[in-house]
Amino acid sequence: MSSLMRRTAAAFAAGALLTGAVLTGTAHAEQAERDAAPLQSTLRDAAAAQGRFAGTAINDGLLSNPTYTSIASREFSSVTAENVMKWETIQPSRGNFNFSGGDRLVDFAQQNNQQVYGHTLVWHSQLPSWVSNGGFNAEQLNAVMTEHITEVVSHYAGDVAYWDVVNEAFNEDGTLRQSVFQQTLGQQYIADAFRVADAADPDAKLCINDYNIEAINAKSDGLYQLVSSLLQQGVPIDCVGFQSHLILDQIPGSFQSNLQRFVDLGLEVIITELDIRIPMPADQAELQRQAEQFAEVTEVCLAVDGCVGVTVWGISDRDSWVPDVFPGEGAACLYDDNYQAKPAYYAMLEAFGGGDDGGDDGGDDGGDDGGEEPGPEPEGCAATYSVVNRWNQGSVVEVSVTTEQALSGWTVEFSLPAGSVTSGWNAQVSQSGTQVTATNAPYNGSVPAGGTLSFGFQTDSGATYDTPQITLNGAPCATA
Ligand code: 9MR
Repeated sequence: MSSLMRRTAAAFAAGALLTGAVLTGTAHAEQAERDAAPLQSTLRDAAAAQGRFAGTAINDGLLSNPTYTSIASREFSSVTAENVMKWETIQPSRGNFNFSGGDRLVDFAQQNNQQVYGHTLVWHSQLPSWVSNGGFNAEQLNAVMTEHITEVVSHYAGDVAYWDVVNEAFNEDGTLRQSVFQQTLGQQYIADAFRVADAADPDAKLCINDYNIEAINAKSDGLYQLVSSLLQQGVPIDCVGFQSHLILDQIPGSFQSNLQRFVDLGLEVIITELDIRIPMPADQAELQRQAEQFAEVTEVCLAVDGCVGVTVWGISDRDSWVPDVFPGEGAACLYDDNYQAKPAYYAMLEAFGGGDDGGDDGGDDGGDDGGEEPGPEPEGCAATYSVVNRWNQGSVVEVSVTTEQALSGWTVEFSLPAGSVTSGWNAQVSQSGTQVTATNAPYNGSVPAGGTLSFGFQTDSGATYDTPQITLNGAPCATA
């Protein structure tokens, strides 16, 4: 499919969701404007064209890695502190504040014209034991919480656009988690935390953030009741963060209507920590479904007017928290272990209405960060053609092609000297004379730069022959 067709399809999908399939006159005008605009080739530009931000969590330890920082700065317009603004880091002992990691993030964001998303002020986890086991009574703990929020939010006032003020306050059944704050202060701690944060920076947007609240379920119902009551009491809450640590093939059907009900209360909603984990090793079909699901979540956000941004939780699979916490699962991010863009990256870009401009491959270009010069754009392909089984009147062949350039749709051609194709898999395989043409299946058209496509077919001949020349999208490949 051409870039234009893909863009139009993606924009139409977003428009159809927004309007219930019938575009209004204004929507037609906006649609025409979008179609006339050049394709945006980065997540941040494509998201901005839709009035959204595209964010990522930043791992402080990787800010010295130029591959990491070049992707972080090019692709994302919002950066969340993955760990360095958490209580245990920022106030490890009472009154001893360590802003160094957070300040590095703010500097990085300012150099790259990015928004900073502050994470997180009041949370039961990554909480130093002087707080969790401090034996404070209600008055003391209230003072401790007030001091922490006031110091941190004032330090970053003007630099941090959004704060996760309260994180993961709920149990799965929709009741409030018995954290030290809840146990000592009761539910009031939540309203108080928001009021204190607002006093320290009236311009920052203040969110409550949680996981497993993407669907309409007991937990999101509990949250909905809480934020409704906070709003009724005039508590300064602006937004709800939906972490969205999702599992492949389990994107909730009620995601959009759930976001909408919070927006209908007058709040912004944000996808704050998106990743989609896969049982390892992840195969091509799973990566393709993951791509579709990253696009689906993006489209859900685009379909809800008050959904202001999507943040992914980390850049590459190698940096993700997932394998540490869920052994045997992983591959949850937009970039692979080598910082190459995965199908998920391209799908998310397209869902935001952007697309490949033929130049940038979405992966690291090895340059632009003060280090080496960018290398030449990679080109070419390498193919293997393996007859994996042969008998009197038949053979089974597997073909793999590794591409140096990212693909969004592929055609592989070669001549078959003996016999006819009787069936194919992982591609639509057709034959005319000796010429065989295989085009991608609906689920495996996107291949990242450096990625490999594979398909197979069966023939009605057991004859032996030399390996044929293979072409990818018309260009000959080195063939083994
Ligand atoms: O990604 C974070 C990881 O590096 C930390 O070890 C972990 C500690 O709890 O926190 C991870 O981030 C969490 C986030 O702060 C809150 N939502 C869940 C995230 C994944 O665990």
